[in-house]
Amino acid sequence: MNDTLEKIILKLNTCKKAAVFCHVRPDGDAIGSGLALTLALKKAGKFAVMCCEDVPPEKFCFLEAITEVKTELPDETFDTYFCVDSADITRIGVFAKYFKNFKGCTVNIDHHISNTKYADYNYVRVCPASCEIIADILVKTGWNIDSEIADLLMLGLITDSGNFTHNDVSAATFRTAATLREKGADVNKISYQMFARQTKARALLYGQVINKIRFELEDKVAFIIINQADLEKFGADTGVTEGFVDFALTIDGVEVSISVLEFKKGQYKVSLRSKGTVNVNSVASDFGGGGHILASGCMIFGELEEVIDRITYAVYKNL
Ligand SMILES: [Mn+2]
Repeated sequence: MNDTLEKIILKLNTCKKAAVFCHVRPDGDAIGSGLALTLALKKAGKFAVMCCEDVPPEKFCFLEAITEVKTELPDETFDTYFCVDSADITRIGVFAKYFKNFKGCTVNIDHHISNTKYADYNYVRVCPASCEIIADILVKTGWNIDSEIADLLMLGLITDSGNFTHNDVSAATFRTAATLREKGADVNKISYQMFARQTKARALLYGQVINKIRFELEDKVAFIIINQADLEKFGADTGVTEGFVDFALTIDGVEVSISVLEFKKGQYKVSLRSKGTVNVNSVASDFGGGGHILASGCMIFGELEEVIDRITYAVYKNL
């Protein structure tokens, strides 16, 4: 069951020592929503720390507050745990066990349709980004949104909405963006850091994998395959492949674009994008994953060809 915004705001106001968790392999929305909430709590005079299992990727280092992200939970007596941008508690990795066994209050704030409402207090609203929800919460709390917090919230809004191009971008999304711009969010800077700049290694890897793009189901499905050998060849890490999957969806006739990234030997991280005729949340859930109707993901174990066959069949069932 969803709790009211008022209840969540009450939890923000009454907590004194909070830890904020986001999902593993954090993206712009995880970093943005987690850090914005953490800084807002701190600026409201509370003790707050943000934890993520993984060190944030280099591309987020332009954010001064990125040093606030800890990979270990400090030895403190917390009264409240917040979890942001995470559909399921297992998404926060090593911290899930602390969250589950926590004696204090737990709060879940998220925008994923597949959210399992795992906390004492749950606020889940399907919208482009968790940052849209955190922005609404902070506005309604009456806490000051300074330019640093505005930047963090705009970061998640921009990245998770595909620069305001995804189908689920609503008038409310733009109203939130307008508020953040008023508070000093630097859209030009964030957009450049997230979408324009790239390393030489990424550009070369991109060329290589696009060249090997593979089509199935009468060209309705496009696969982008990234193996460890490609990554090694260009000295690229798995993080640089973010966004590759979106490219194949731009092809006429392609309804579903899928990137299959060899995460470890025999383990593939699969990202799915849909133009709308196929619900890729349903496809990903066949493999224990999830996300959104138009953008989803899962992990699949096995050999590459077998993995591709299994996904192709799952898409076929949903066509
Ligand atoms: Mn998100």
